[in-house]
Order: sequence, then structure tokens, then C-alpha cells
Amino acid sequence: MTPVGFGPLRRKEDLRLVRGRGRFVDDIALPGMLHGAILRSPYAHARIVSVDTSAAESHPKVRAVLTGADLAARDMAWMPTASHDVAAVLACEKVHFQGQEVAFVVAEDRYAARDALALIEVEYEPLPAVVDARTALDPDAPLVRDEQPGCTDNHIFDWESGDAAATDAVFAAAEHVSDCDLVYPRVHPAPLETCGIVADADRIEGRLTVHATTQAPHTHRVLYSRIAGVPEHRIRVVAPDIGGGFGNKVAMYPGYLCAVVASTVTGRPVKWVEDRSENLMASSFARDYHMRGEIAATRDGRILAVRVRVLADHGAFNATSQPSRFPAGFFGVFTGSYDLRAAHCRVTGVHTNKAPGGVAYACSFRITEASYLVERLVDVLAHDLGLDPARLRMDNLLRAEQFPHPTPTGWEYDSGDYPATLRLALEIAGYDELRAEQAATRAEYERTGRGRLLGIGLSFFTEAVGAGPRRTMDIMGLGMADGADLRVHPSGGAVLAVSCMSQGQGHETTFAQIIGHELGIPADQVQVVQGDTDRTPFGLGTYGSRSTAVSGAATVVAARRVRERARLVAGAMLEIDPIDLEWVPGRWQVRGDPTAGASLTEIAAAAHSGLELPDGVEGHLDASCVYNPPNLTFPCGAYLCVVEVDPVTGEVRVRRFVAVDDCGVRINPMIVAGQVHRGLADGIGMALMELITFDPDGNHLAASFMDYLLPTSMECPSWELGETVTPSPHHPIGAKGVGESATVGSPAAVVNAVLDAIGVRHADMPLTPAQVWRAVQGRPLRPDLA
Ligand code: MCN
Ligand code: CUN
Repeated sequence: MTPVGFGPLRRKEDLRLVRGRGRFVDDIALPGMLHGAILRSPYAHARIVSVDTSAAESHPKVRAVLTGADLAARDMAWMPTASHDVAAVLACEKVHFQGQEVAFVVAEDRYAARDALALIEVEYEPLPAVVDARTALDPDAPLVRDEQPGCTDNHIFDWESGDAAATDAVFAAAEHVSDCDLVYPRVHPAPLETCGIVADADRIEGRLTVHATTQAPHTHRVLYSRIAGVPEHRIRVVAPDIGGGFGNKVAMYPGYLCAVVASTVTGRPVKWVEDRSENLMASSFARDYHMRGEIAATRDGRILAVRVRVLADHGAFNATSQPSRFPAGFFGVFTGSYDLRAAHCRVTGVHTNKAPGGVAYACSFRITEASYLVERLVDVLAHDLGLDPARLRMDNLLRAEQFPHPTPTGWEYDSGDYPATLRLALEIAGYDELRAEQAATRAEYERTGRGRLLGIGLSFFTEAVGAGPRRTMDIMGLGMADGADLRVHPSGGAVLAVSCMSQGQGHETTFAQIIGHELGIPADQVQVVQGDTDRTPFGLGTYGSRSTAVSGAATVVAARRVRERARLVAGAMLEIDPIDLEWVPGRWQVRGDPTAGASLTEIAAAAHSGLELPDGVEGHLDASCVYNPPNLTFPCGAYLCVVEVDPVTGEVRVRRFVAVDDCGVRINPMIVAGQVHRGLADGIGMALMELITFDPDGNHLAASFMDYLLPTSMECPSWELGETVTPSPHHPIGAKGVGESATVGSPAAVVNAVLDAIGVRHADMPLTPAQVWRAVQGRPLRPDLA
């Protein structure tokens, strides 16, 4: 029998996924369906002189060709972004990055559509490109957005957080200040399934049905409605199975809108699925943060303040998908896990001739960048003061009694026991023995000039997940709350419909387990419905690891409402005042008489029967909830990475990785472990190999998996996990999110380990063999410049 409630339950969805029975966008074939392909700009920056589509249009299998001018005629050449900007759907007067969408061809099959792209004649007048964010604000820098009225530079925004004066005062009086320039280079979420859509505009019913790779079906429906001018009730957005999202499937892409318009124009369903290069070149990238960090401390290592200056490269359009009042996402949590007197950051966003995006790749709205910055700074401080990085962290971590903790930048961390978490990681790793072994290998290397150097890297992160509340957080005016509808059937099984959408996180299992925990219904008797705007309640969707924290909470509250309804029905069944009933898992029973009671299954049957119910009790047990979170949840973790580095070849091998995560109460520890494994692999990838880079003309140099390297099991050790549990005090089951924790926390641990091995103060990611070798020689490269 399936266990009820929380525990390591195997994923229900895997029954179909591992047997090849998943249904992804590309599996969908509608009668009469056409196929779209996108013509993309070969230039990073160029004026469009002319576009001639006549040859493509006369291709026997082509049914339509759309250009920027065609969309402009429908007022759809530009679309709004979540960051108060607009992004081109199809380019009109100029192209702003290599790979930008210029025309959309629809044909009877995918091959013909692709062939016809070659028949489109576009005359470009190439312009100089700006590729390096650090020169974007130079007076003579090419203007990326000069098609916008009043554009005089590439500046997007300035944003600050914390108290500048108080921070400056602490720095001025501090005994010691360490500083460091860091690049968190551009990387890409690279889900194995690329982005795609099947759009079906039904002319007779006036309905638009969209099957698309989207992490946020309801938000997308509102966007289609706003952009295409079709009211929401005539639009159905369905997200079928999704083969990985990692933030790449949050944004609205030109291909989606082109498919919608093409379906409207041709009266036939249109499928568009991008290929790998298109995904890597043109869909939401991640990071591209250039950071200058300073950390003030006493000479004996009491950390006092952190000050940060960031240059944020947002590419050609400011299209980062984040709560609208947070232009730098949640970068404001750069104070990390430490007890600081003051902190301040200033972030400047700039345009460059690169693809738009910015918030993606398990980033928790830029907490990856923030966490990497502070955890690198702490290691730099340890290096400069000659202190042990574990000791330095332990001495400065927030203590359990300091929670709830208001941070100097205005967040309220809900709960945590940081020292216990770090202690456990050090214990699992055998920290002191590792340091002894490190000293021995170093001595050996110095004696013989050969061998591998051992490096030990730590990081301690605090995550912030579960956006809203909607009072302070919205996406394009939509407050960040989520819904859950729960229907309990006469047989006692249930259907739960939620507004979040799994891309591989196992929601069909864990959300059923939440119902099991609250109502005693086994997970296999709870069907979880998601990703269909016709069948699920409104909500903002899955990103920022908000599903458990928000939709999960909505689910708990809905289940508790069902439970209360069940109590009233049980009172009628047992002819007893409901006040005299008490809940034991799965059953209401008479206080003091365990033999008298009714199981939820019996109550469900009675609730649908002819049983006479008291006035005001409606019958059935269904309930719903819209959950508006009072605060974010703040998971944390202590990570320790052990590497072996060959200083002669620069080769790095990750020998061990210890990860202690605290995500509050765990619904399914097996799924949590899977999430952590994935994020740790991300960290190895980013720290050692992943990089999206450009040449000075803006040519994209990582448009395939030959150039954009992803980690495999070969580069990963056998993960060693531990856990601490400090429940979130405001979440109804004390759970905190975990989906991005390991991606946030792990890169710094890997980088710290490699630099610890070679004794170098700082070198930027990715620490490829060449970069490590150069770092050993004392001249590491700027990784973002080709
Ligand atoms: N969970 C749990 N107990 C907890 C916390 C979480 O059992 N205390 C479970 C949840 O029930 C859920 C999973 O762990 O099944 C992740 O939960 P959560 O932290 O709420 O994150 P989300 O479900 O909102 O997932 C989003 C997050 C993000 S933003 C990115 S990016 C990312 C990630 O999840 N993308 C992923 N993990 C991914 N995993 C896969 N396989 N594919 C992606 O695209
Ligand atoms: Cu930033 S990637 Mo996830 O929040 O979808």
C-alpha cells in the first residue's frame, strides 16, 4: 500500500516519464497542423534596410511568412516585458543581437519551413556592437536601443538597497577591508527540452488554445490576452509535460507569439519548436553580473559590513522575469548568512547587443549572484587575514536566537540554525582531517614539484523563496499569490488542481503527499491537475522555488477547509455536536471514545448521500484557497567541496561534495535529495565549464553543446547529503522551498575549493583547465571576453 503523508515516496509521474509515455509539446500533433521556423539575425547589431519574402512565399509548401512589418500592422511587433521594457517580437528597423527573430515562416512541414528561411532576402547595414558591459556606458558606445524615442545611452536602471551612509561609516572606521572584483559570467539554463508551442486559433469559436512550454500558464494567458487583444476566457493555455525549465520557460518568447499570429492568419494550428542553437542563442540567459565587493572586518575576523557595486548586463531588451519592484531581483540578500552592522549595494543595469533574459537557471531571482559574491568575499577575507574559512564563517553566522532576523537590507529571515548546519557539514566532511591531508599533499608537491593539490571550499547560503506577498510583489501587475482547488469524491479519493506547474520537480507526487498528510488519503488516490488554465485556479506559477511555499500552502489550507467541512458532516452522521469530535489522521472521532467515529472515506460518501445535513452545511467536501504568503521562506545550507587540482595541467577533479540543506519540514526527502543533487551538478557546471561568451562583434561563441559544456555524472562525485530542520514559522506545514538551493549555494563552494588548492586569492569562473593554469601563473582571464 502507498504510504500516507510525508516520506520518501517514489515519483508517481515517473511511471509514464521513464517509459517514454510523457507528453511533451513536440509530441502534440493536431489535424492540419503547420510548422513554423524563425529567420534569425546573423549580426549582433545592424539596421534592416529591406526584407523580401516573395521567394519564400512562392515555395510550394509555405503557407505564410510573417515579418516585423506584418506584426506592426497588428500592433504586435513589440511585446511588454516583466521589467517595464518592451522586447521585439520580430525585428522592424534594426536587429539588436545575433540570433534575434527577423521573420517567421509557416509551412506544411518543419523541413520546408526551414528550407524557406534561406529564400528570404534581408539587406542589413551592420553597425558596431557593444558586447562588454563595462564599456556600455562610454559616451561613444554604440546605442543599442536608439529606435526608442529619447534614447541617449545604454543605461537601464540604478537600484540600491541598504543604508549607504551607515555602511560607509562602518567601512571608514574598520580595522580591515578586503575587496574583490568578480564576474559571474553569462550562463544558460539549457533545459534538455527546448522551448516550443502548438498554437490553435479557432476562427469559429473565437478561441485560442495554446500548448506551450511554460512554467507559468496563467501568467502567460494574461500576456497572450494583453498582447493579442483576446480576452482571457477565450484563451486556454496548457503546459503538458515539461522536460526541464530551470527558469528558461518563464518568459514569453517571440516564437510563441508568431505561432499564435500564424495560426490566426492561416486558420490552422501552428507548431514551433526551437532547436538547441536557437535555445542557447536567443532564449533567456542567466547571470552576467560584474560585481565589485568590499567586506569590512576587525583584524581578528569579526565581519562588520559589506558594500557592493554591480554592473548588470541585461542584453538588448530588459526582459528579466522578476517581481516588478525588484530590478535586480532579490540581489538585496547579498548580506548572506552573517550578522552585519550595515550593508549597501548599488546595481546599474545596462543594455548590450546580446540576447535578453537575466533571471533564469535556478537563480532564485539573482540570489545565486548574491550568494556567490558574499561567499567569495568571505574567503577573500579569510585569505587576507590568514584565517581558517570555516572558523571565520562559524564566528560570524547568525545564531539561532537571532531569528526572526531583520537584515540590514530590509528582509526578515524567518528561521534557521546556521551554526548547527555548518557544524554538521564539517562533521560529515571530517574537516580537520581534510586540512591535515591538504597540508601533507602540499608539502609533497613542494618537495617533488608533482602531484595534485587538495582544495577545500566552503559556502554557507541563505535562500529567499516563495514570492509574494502580493502587496509588495507582482509580475506585470499580477500579485504573487497562488490557488489550490480540492475536490473529494464520493469514494474518498481526491483531485487537487493547482496553479503551479512542474517541470520535473515531482509535483504530482509531493502535492498528493500534502493531501495525504492533511486528510489521510493515500497519494495514489489523489490526482494532481496542473498546467491547464481551463482546469486549474489562477496563480503565478513555478519559479523562484515558490511552489511548495505558496501553492503548497494553498493546498494545505484547502485540505484543512475540507477537513472542517468533513467535521460538520461527521457530526450529522454520528448525531453528535461537531465540537466533540477530534481529528486523528484520516478520521474524525468522538473525543474520549476511539471506537466512535468516521473515516474521511465514510464522510465523503455521506457528504454526497441523502443524509440530512444541518442548516448551513452544504454537502460535498470540496474547498479551495488562494494563498497570499505573509513572507518569503528562508532555507539555508552549508556546503563543502573537496577538489584535487593538477597545477601543471590545470585539471580539476571534484573528489567530494558535502551538502547540508535546511528546507524546513521535508514533504518527500527523496525528491528533495534529487533537487539538491541536480543543483550541486549545476554548481560544478558553472564553476568549472559553463560559459556563454561572445567575440567583439557580438558573435555568440557557445551555440551548441560542443561549446557550451554541461556537467555529466563523470564530473560529479557521489554526493554526501545531510539535513537540519528548522520549520518556517509562517508556512502552514513549516516547509521552505528547496528547488534552487543547491544551484545558489554550490558554485562558491567549488570555486573556493579550487582557489584554496592553488592558493590564489581570486579567479573568475569558469575554472577551466586553461583558467586554472593561468591563475597558477598569476594571470587569470576575464572569462566573459573572448
Ligand atoms: N519539496 C519537499 N519538501 C520541501 C521543499 C520542497 O518535498 N520542504 C519538494 C516539492 O514538493 C517539489 C520539489 O521539492 O516537489 C521542489 O519544490 P520547491 O522548492 O517548492 O520548488 P518548485 O517546485 O517551485 O520548483 C521550482 C524550482 C526552480 S525555480 C527551478 S529554476 C528548478 C527547480 O525547481 N527547475 C527545475 N528544480 C528543477 N528540477 C527539475 N527536475 N527540473 C527543473 O526545470
Ligand atoms: Cu531563476 S530560475 Mo527558477 O526561478 O524558474
